[in-house]
Amino acid sequence: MIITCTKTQKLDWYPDPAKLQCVPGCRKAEIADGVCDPINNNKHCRWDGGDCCPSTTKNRIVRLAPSDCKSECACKDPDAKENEEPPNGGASGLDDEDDEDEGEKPEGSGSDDMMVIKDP
Ligand SMILES: [Ca+2]
Repeated sequence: MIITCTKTQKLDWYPDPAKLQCVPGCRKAEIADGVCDPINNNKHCRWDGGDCCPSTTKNRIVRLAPSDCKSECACKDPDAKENEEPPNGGASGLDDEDDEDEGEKPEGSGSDDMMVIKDP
């Protein structure tokens, strides 16, 4: 796969290509099937269709696959009630696992008119 972006019309990359990640594909048949599957518990796979948070799963009960799954099956959906900021701004006790740092600039693009990313 080749992705190109020309800058001849002042176009620029969005989002920053330096932040692109190669991630495992979703197991689509297991999204929103009522069982929290760690391979789907990420933003790309819509947090397993809500299967990993009590507030977003269909029957409010999180079932884990495998049953001893721990951090990989945690409720990570930032929109789930479990991860909402408390209204008084107090500590929630939850770790911020957001890996998407903002503000970094791409490096190495120089003055090239075109940037090409090749997926081997
Ligand atoms: Ca699932």
